[in-house]
Amino acid sequence: MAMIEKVLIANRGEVALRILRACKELGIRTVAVHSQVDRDLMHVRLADESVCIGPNSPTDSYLNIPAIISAAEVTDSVAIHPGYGFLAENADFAEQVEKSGFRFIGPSASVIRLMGNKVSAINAMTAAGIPTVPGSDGPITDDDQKTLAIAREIGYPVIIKAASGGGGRGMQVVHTEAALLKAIQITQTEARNAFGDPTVYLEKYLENPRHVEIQMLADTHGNVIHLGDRDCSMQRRHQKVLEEAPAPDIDQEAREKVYQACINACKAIGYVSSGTFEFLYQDGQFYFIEMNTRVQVEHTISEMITGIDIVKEQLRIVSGLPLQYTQDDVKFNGHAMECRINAEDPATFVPSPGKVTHFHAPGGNGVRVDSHLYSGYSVPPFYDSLVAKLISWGDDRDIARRRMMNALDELVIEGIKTNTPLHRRLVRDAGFKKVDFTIHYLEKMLQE
Ligand code: MV4
Repeated sequence: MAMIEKVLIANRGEVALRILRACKELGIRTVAVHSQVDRDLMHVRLADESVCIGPNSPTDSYLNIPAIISAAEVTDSVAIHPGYGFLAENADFAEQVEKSGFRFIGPSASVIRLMGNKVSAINAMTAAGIPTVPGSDGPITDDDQKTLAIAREIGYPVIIKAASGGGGRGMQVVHTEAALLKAIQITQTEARNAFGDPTVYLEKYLENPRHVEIQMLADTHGNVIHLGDRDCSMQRRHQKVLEEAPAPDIDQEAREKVYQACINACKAIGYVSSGTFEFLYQDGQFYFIEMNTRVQVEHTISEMITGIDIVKEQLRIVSGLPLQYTQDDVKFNGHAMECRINAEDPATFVPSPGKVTHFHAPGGNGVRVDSHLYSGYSVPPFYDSLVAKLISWGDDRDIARRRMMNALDELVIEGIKTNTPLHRRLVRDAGFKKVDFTIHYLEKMLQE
């Protein structure tokens, strides 16, 4: 079996460049697709070929399935890498890619669909032995007495979630029985409007959890490994701001049990490629909430503590090659952090597109910068505001944190506003230093 010859990168910005670099290392030819405004992107310049797939609106370009598949046809591409965001978790896209004779770099369309519906995802995970949050174990029905009985059994507060939601969309917390039925009705209506699916389910609402997720890799030969965990609790409005690996202060016994459960679950559902199990972690226990079927923004910190290039493994996997590592080969080394640098006002979080008049990347031992920025590049207003990922590594958490402080102080991005001042504050914050935080920490800190 041989490595595939040509990959079309169906994304833009930082992740497109990340994928391009992995392809070039492996001698794979690259096709960049881009919107009109994106012709000056770094990865478009570096790709072997490029195709303009449409106007600037994401709907007309990076979400335009026929245009992307046509670009794969005219360039004789073998596989399509969706990156993250855009079409990465769109099962219909994965299906159309395969039906058009190309390989989708990710799991099968049916697995994406299984995990896209949160009720079927939870059912599959429970069956595979993954710990989940106590809940309705299925959709809420129109039998109100039964619904009230389920909630009473779970105990208040409960959270109502849309089956087709995820990532924080379509949720509501309910504190009393008196408010439950009305809240369910509202969430169902919102879910129908937002996702075309009114299905909702119930879970016990965990009030002070951390967000801990587990990085998986699986090949087409049935080999599955985990690359450890990450803490992604530092978030604002469901947008992660700073992540670290490994998740600090985790009960080692619970951790090893959940790793094995994740491996079993991947085997049970026939998972292939890179994937992440998302858990809430509270009082020493893991509770599954969702699975992400893509490579994530924060995959880099797992790379830093394992030395494994996750995107390169994805490219090997889609070529039909086996994983280069068994679980015993995976050695965890040190600690890594990632700061997401966004083009936004640090006080108001309003996007701040425009021309980067001057860019200087930090460096030094244990510092990695993944960014498509260069001096003179204009950040367009049409897309996600992520412009750079600052990644630090050290023998332990405090060295990684100090290296991040230095990197943030060295970073220069002029011409646009960025959230760098927020990061400079966060890495010096006493609660962050002590690992005394939950998913609500950053929002509370910003309120003060
Ligand atoms: C929860 C929860 C508490 N209890 N489920 C938000 C995003 C989606 N992935 C699930 N989310 C939550 N589900 C139960 N049973 C709290 C959240 C939550 C959250 C989770 C992870 C990271 C940030 C969060 C911010 C607010 C709420």
